Amino acid sequence: MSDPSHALLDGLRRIVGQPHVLTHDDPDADLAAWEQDWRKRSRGQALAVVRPASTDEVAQVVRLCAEMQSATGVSIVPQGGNTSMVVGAVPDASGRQVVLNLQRMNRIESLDAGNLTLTAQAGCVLQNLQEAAARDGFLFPLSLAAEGSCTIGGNLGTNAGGTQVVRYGNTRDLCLGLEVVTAQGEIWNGLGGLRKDNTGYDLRNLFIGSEGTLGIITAAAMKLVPLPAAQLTAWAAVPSMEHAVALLGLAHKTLGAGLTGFEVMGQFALSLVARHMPQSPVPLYETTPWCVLLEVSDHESEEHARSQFERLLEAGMEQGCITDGVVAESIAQARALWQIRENLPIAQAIEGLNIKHDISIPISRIPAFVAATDALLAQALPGIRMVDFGHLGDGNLHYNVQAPEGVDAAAFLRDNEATVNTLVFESVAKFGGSISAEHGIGSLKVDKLPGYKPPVALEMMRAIKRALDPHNLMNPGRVVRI
Ligand code: FAD
Ligand code: 2HG
Ligand code: ZN
Repeated sequence: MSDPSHALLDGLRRIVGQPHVLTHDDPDADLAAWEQDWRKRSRGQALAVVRPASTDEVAQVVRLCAEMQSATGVSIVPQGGNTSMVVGAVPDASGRQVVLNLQRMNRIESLDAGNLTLTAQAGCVLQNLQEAAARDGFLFPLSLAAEGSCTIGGNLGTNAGGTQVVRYGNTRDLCLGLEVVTAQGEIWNGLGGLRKDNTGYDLRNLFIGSEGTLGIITAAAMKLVPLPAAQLTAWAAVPSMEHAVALLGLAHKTLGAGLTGFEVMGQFALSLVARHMPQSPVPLYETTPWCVLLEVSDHESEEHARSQFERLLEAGMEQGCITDGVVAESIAQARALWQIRENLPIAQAIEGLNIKHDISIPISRIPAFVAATDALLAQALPGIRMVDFGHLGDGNLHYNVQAPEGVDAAAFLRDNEATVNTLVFESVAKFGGSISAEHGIGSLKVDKLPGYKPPVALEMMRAIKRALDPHNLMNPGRVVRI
């Protein structure tokens, strides 16, 4: 008797080579790195983890899976660095999904200094793109704490945000071209690197943020900017969220386009870094409800940047927005301040399983949102601990919830996650916000989305999915169900 899944696996081995198809049949294989998500919210079981080395191999893999889909029930989960926050890149428990991991496709293809673009394969780690750009005197301005392991394909798949969006935009804003393998296994080369191209529907932007549900991004042309002459970082204690928003307004006014980072961090969130990462001392947090991390980038000189920053901090103090502050005196000090911010998700993970809300609200309404929603949660679940931080410059809060001290986190999530999500999402809707600012929908929010997206918009999304992937081969059950 011939099992069609075995024939599929044999075919996959012929395409990418035996060592690059990992299965549970090999008793020594540990597939946890590909099957378990970063947050430890889900552990699935893959039919195989397939690691192609070229676009052509990706196309052949997709074609074979498409051909054998009806016989085997196979579907494909595109995966980059597997740092998804929403369970978007790991297989389900069916044992029928192929994880198509792009990490072997990690070549920087070219850097066009005249066109200010860098072209790379999708499996390139973000930090490698940043470093390749810097070697030639450019900045690739996408920056997030997972940059040492997330890939540019995953960044595009999720339209990742990060800490420089206030100046440079999301990944979408940094992309000038894509190469994509469609759900039928065809290759679309749209890597032109053009800044203007109005020849019909914007296919590039359809794939960006589609979380692997429409096709597989295999390469991308990304925008570069000249490296600034100087970057300075400051850390400020602020007495309330209202003051943090007022300080942001002052920063825009004083620094103009020089403002490249504006992050807010709550006291409890910072206390987790202090508790779990004592090697990373946290300034000023003990006596203030919020701290703000600001960055200015300057194309003139460090002196110019410093004088602008000093003007801002003085005005902030005068207006009561800042009660205390420090400006980093060296690159090492600036790195240490950013490290604290970047350690927040890791410190929260060490504290235990948690409920994350990656939300955006019009910036002016954030103080009222936080006050109202904190009160609702405290009333519904006394003792709940709020791990709040985020990209205030973009109106994006990570409005995260930790179980009360001493309470079993898994049990707390099992009993209360639905209540917490409903309370928060209803409040987000009331304040005119979005339930996903940058992490995407993945599996964790797929059943929530219909409650918060206009039906007409959802139906257009389903129509696009049906048109591009009619057999639901690509990452089924994520973003929209069809
Ligand atoms: P994966 O996790 O592997 O995949 C993410 C999604 O993209 C999945 O749906 C997957 O199917 C799809 N995908 C992956 N590769 C491709 C491809 N080549 N073609 C098509 N679809 C693909 N996110 C932010 O936006 N801002 C942050 O500041 C931020 N900080 C983070 C900090 C930490 C510590 C961690 C762990 C995560 C953070 N994230 C952040 C979330 C995550 O890192 C980003 O979403 C990142 O862009 C995912 O990249 P990845 O390569 O790990 O993708
Ligand atoms: C960040 O901004 C990431 O650090 C992760 O988007 C957010 O852990 C989180 O909730
Ligand atoms: Zn974030």
